Amino acid sequence: MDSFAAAPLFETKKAKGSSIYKLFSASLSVGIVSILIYRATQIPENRRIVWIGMFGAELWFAFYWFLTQSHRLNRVYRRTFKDRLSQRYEDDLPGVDVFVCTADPVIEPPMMVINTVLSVMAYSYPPEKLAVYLSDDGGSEITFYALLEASRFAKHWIPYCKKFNIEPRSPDAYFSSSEYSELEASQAKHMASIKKLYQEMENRIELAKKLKRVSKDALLQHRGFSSWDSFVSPKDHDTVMQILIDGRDPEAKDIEGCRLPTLVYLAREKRPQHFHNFKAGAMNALIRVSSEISNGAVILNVDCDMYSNNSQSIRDALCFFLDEEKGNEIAFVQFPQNFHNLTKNELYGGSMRVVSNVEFHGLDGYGGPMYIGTGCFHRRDTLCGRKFTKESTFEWKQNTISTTAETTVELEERIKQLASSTFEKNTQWGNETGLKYGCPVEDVITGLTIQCRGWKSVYYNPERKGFLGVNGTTLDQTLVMHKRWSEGDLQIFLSKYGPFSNGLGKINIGLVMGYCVYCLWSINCFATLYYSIVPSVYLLKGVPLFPQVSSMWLIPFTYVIFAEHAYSFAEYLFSGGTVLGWWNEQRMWLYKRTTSYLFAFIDTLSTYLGYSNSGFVISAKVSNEDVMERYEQERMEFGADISSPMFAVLTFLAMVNLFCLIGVSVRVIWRGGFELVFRNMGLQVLLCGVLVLINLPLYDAAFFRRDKGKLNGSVTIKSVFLALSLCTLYFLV
Ligand SMILES: *[C@@H]1O[C@H](CO)[C@@H](O)[C@H](O)[C@H]1NC(C)=O
Ligand SMILES: CC(=O)N[C@H]1CO[C@H](CO)[C@@H](O)[C@@H]1O
Repeated sequence: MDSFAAAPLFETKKAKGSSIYKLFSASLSVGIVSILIYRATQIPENRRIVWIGMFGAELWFAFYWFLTQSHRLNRVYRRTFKDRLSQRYEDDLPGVDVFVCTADPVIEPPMMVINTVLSVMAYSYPPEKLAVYLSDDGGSEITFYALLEASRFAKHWIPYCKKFNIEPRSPDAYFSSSEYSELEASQAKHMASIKKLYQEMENRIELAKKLKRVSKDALLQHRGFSSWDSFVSPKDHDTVMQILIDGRDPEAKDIEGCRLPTLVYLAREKRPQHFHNFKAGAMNALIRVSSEISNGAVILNVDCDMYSNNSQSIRDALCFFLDEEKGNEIAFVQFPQNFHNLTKNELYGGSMRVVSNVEFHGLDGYGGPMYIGTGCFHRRDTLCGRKFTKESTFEWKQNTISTTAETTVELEERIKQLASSTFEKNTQWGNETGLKYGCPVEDVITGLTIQCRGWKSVYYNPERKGFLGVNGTTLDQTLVMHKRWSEGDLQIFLSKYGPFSNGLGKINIGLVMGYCVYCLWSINCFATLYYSIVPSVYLLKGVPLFPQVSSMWLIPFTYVIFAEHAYSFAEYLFSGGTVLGWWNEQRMWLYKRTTSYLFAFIDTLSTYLGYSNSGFVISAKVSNEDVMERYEQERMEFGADISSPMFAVLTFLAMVNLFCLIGVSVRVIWRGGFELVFRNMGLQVLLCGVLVLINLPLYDAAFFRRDKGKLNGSVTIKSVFLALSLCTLYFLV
């Protein structure tokens, strides 16, 4: 091999300063162990149970903190060399199939979906090697119509993107970010005409959406619409499969005469009597259908709200798969989930900055990140169940499609049955093949299973983000989403495919721990609830639960509390966040733990005991203007008419702490003894005070705000009443 061929296509670097972090982590461990020793040796005569509860909570926090070290001790960062890739493989690139999944035309508007589709069709990649598949589990005629419109618009859009090398290639994002004035005259003129085409298309689609039907004219334009003749409902219909652009067809060209990528619409068959397995089912149908059309060796999967922000991302991913030395062991390349709809201080912690910029790099150091269901490139063979051996190589050249004389319609008819609702009966689909079924976070368990078969994965987090999506814009959406995640993750932990039950011995122990951090999310609710109620109530009662201010035992407590928060603050800022953003993140930390995780635990438990299964909730991606305005002003959204049990818990906790703090203050002012309270219960005052401070937006929403985003009145009254009763009860007995 000559030296040129030996130059790797990617490089991996360890994070700087990891020995400093190790020192810090060791010192914190000493502090934590001292706290536990204190709890174990200083048990008071009375109120043992309360004390043991504190001990239990701290034991849990200590254990969980220990798990999180797996995210920080061994972080790695990746870089790709796309020029080397082009030099060596430009004429020999693998086929890439892009899967876009949508499930509901109302929550996920067709315009958003086709913007995502257009952004991936416009990748800087040979069009004859690119195929885009839209899975529409909503089976919506309007979405199909929108895709048909997009297939026509693409003939203008793709050549424009390539000619002027524009970014980003989602038309909506592009038009809203660029101005004519910045462009050269010839491009400005070109852009104006493209923008006009886009807006006309948008008007037609919006009109169809408003009328809830496609115009008669449009219906005549494509045979595909006849598929809806036998359509009963989104849950009961035949397979609709239409190849809108057939890449094999030499006539499929854009206005400049260049080839176009294949574009396919699929609404798999649905029947009420056959369970459809949500997104995992849709993905598996796409895997089968695409294997007969383009059979790309690499599969990219994105959610329909997540457009490509970088036309080079496919090439980035291929640098990992095609690397001569290490590429053969890599099964998937995960990009971070980034968002374009965030406000500056991220009221709901939406960016998950620390997860993307720290934690996943840590997982990568131990064998690779998990698969998070979007922005991920898979090898087709590993996704379909292939096991790793030392001799495994990545064979992409054989994956070519047979170019028989079959017409598009014949091809459609032949492979329709691959998407039928009974196809998977008595097969390994959903088990050993494709995405795994039976879990609300099918992606994570699928990724873990692939890693357990011996494969590695790679986390690629470039400066300029590869994919941008939208995030929840209300508190309710955020909490519900985290409930679903933490519930699914807990189910993974308990299942026989969990990181502990299945991963141990097959993947690195650091990775097992890394998975457990997420899989045990929901268990955090107990310790957090205990810590945010009991010390405050006992403060009101005048019972100390922490060392006195003069005691030596105070040192480990103060060290652990301040050092850990200072560290998390620094980590957040270094990940690109703001000061207020960190504070908001702390609030969301508390809110998620005391509601999402609690309800996730309860639901998991009741499922196990054979009670109801709450099923899959799609988080809404669009909100009305009123809500959007408050979101942009960063005012917390409680939605005055939502009386969610989650809000009831939050309000109750906030009120308990408020009353305890008021109670103590009143007593001190009335009867004096400030010094005594401070000396005996300094940390309790601090804890209660911080809990009140962090809840300020909630008090505002409960008592002062008048807009539609305030807290529901009856939730407020009930919570105040309950909190008052609890405080009085404890104060009296
Ligand atoms: C998205 O891409 C544009 C260039 O087209 C870039 O300026 C921007 O920073 C990217 N966004 C993110 C979040 O990286
Ligand atoms: C889907 C969605 O919520 N889009 C919003 C993203 O943010 C911009 C500006 O902040 C809004 O105009 C969009 O409506």
